[in-house]
Amino acid sequence: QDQKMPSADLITLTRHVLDQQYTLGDNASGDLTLLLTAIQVTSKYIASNVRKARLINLVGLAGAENVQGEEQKKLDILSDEIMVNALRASGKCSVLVTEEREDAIIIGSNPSHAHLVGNYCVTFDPLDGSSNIDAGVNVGTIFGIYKVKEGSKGTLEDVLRPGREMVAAGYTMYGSSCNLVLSTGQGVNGFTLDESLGEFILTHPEITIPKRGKIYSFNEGNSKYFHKPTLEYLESIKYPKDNKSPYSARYIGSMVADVHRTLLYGGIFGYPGDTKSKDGKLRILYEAFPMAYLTEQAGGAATTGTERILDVQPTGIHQRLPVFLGSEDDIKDLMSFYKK
Ligand code: AHM
Ligand code: MG
Repeated sequence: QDQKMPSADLITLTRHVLDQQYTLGDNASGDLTLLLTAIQVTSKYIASNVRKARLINLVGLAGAENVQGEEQKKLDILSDEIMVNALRASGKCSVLVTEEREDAIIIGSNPSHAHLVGNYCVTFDPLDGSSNIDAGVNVGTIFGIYKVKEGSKGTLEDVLRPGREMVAAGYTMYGSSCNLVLSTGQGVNGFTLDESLGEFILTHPEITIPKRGKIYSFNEGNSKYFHKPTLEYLESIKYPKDNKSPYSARYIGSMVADVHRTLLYGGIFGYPGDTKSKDGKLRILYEAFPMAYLTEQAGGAATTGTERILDVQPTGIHQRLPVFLGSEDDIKDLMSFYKK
């Protein structure tokens, strides 16, 4: 085939998930496939709102604070409602955990929604990196999916589980293009929204993170509070021995964008615990776990410094955790400083 011809064989996200469902153990019901379809629709709608925000008065604060005591932006709230409504209506969920709400949503606890209870639990940050919204810098949606435990109709116990038990995780990045990156436990694939078709098209098949990178991504403005292992590690990549070149710094302050770059280019992303915030900033269920899941599925590693992130047992739905993730060799180097 002439390489200059447009593809005559588009792999849409839906086609990809349908292809995979037979190996997902989802073949009888197709429930996970339908759930992922619902999520991709929310991503398209959020993408469209993010893109138009300045034009349709969606910029700025909504005037409330979320559970973390942070001011909520209009787009945070809108994105949250878009996702809760769509996930509930999919009929495939039993528990929803969103950054924007203090309590988990147990679908079956509302009698008028009893017919909508399904077998999956979704943890999500509807619009992560919201400090970047008003400047038009990349933001994203992060999600993780658990299957309810055998016999459960959906309780907190179905989501307070180690990340290794997730059955799928992903994010959508709203940037110069809209990219959805997904793993259902069989590697990582990236899709780009073709706006003219309204479809996510497979553009990054089988994303594999380089074994070592040349970029580090930390908020070094917090150095004053960083613990010794973090500081010593950063020192080692900025002032390397043996005539090696130092690492480049890239930090957007949107986890989705910083992780996306790390998956594609390699290197290390870190949000450590420090003397000011013992467990750092990032939330376990809808930031650390999904991103650690994707990183491992892409052949990289994700650690708290001392422990594999996906092995952590969360005890609260909004709990935080120190996060370092990226290329296998870079994470090994980082961990060697924490072992000392
Ligand atoms: P948010 O959920 O309130 O948007 O906060 C999470 C974001 C992440 O996207 C990003 O990695 C981090 O906060 C950046 O924090 P900081 O501004 O402290 O560097
Ligand atoms: Mg957020």
